[in-house]
Amino acid sequence: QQITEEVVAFSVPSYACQRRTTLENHNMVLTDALSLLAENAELSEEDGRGVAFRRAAAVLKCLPEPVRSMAQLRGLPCLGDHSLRVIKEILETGASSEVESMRESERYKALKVLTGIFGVGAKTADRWIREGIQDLQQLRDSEQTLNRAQQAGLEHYHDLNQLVTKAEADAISEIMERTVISVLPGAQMTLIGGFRRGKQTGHDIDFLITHPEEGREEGLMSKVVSCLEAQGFLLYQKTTRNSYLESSSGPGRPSSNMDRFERCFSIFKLAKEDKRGETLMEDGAKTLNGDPGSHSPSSGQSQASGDRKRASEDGAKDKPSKHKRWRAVRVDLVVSPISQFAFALLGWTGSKLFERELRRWAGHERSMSLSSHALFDSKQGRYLRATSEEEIFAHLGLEFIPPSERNA
Ligand code: 8DG
Ligand code: MN
Ligand code: MN
Repeated sequence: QQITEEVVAFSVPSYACQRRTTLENHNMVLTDALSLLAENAELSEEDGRGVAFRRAAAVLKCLPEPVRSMAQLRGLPCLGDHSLRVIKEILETGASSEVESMRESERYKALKVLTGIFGVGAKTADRWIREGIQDLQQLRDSEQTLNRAQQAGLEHYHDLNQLVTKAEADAISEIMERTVISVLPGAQMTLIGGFRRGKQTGHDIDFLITHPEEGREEGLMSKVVSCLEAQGFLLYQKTTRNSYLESSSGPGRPSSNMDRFERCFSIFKLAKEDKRGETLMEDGAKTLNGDPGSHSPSSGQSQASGDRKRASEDGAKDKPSKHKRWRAVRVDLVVSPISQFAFALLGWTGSKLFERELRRWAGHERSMSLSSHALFDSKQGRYLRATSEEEIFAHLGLEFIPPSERNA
């Protein structure tokens, strides 16, 4: 009697926005490997390859069980030759030699450390590496000029490379909520980004702010930022004003997929709790010496020259201090008018790949253009209104996927 093992191939639609991807990942070993290849491609400014690996990883993330054989992958979308080769080697030997040697390579390690500094992207890191800078100490010893973001990034390097917990996100949400309502009663604040998707940790915390009356949100960001600053909560902030209506390409047809809301990239000073659960903000702020909140010499100057300083002027400030009773946390704020709120909410909830796939679906499958501001239907030559995420999915002809299932 012949026993044939039945191989049930998985079946998966090709766009990530057509799939439900929870945080439960049955193929972590495979997706970690592919994500590392994606990351390395992005750090090398090969974005096309980066996206290809991200798409391959995302397909494996949504499978209902661990992959056991290559045969199960037959017919799956987005798995290119390179990704399949990596998967095959891992299934056979437990690891991918390419991934392992990349992880250990000096270049990857240096790129990782240097881009781990807030304000440092792949281009800058690459330039520094070519100039012989591989780590933070070499950067400090060098004569490199750092902008204000990078100075803050270097200063708070240790804290900003610790994952933010849900508890910390809740604590900052409470502070934010209080602040936003105090500067504009009736304003509404929503947690977006990874925490809205149900993640328990993240690299930052993202908030979207609006007001139910159109126009009332104008000027809100600067008031919120001033109020946070007055309370001593901000170690760094850079606000970018709204440029949506100034764009020559017009609303909904942005030239890039960067959006143009008023927003703020900040570093928050969050008090750690003592054993009784009391926050130590006041205490910590007063007694700490070398408190970054009490200003590096150049802060407050707005001239370009005042914003820059030598890497060597920053001491070894990223070292965790025993007595430090607060920690630095990255926080992103976005303000949107209520008329664009649903688009902003959808556009800023992520994941990044899910967003990218939504736009690709809109363009390629529906001749529509989706941004975090609007949805434009090219066939009808008009904007499609929406007051909820559900309506936007409906306009796009997609089944509604809730935030917790957008973890592609
Ligand atoms: P994490 O912080 O938990 O690690 O993950 P995340 O919350 O998913 O990532 P994020 O880097 O904080 O980004 C949150 C969302 O915001 C994500 O969907 C991508 C989106 N986003 C940016 N920058 C921009 C932008 O310039 N325009 C638009 N529309 N979205 C953006 O990060
Ligand atoms: Mn985030
Ligand atoms: Mn963010």
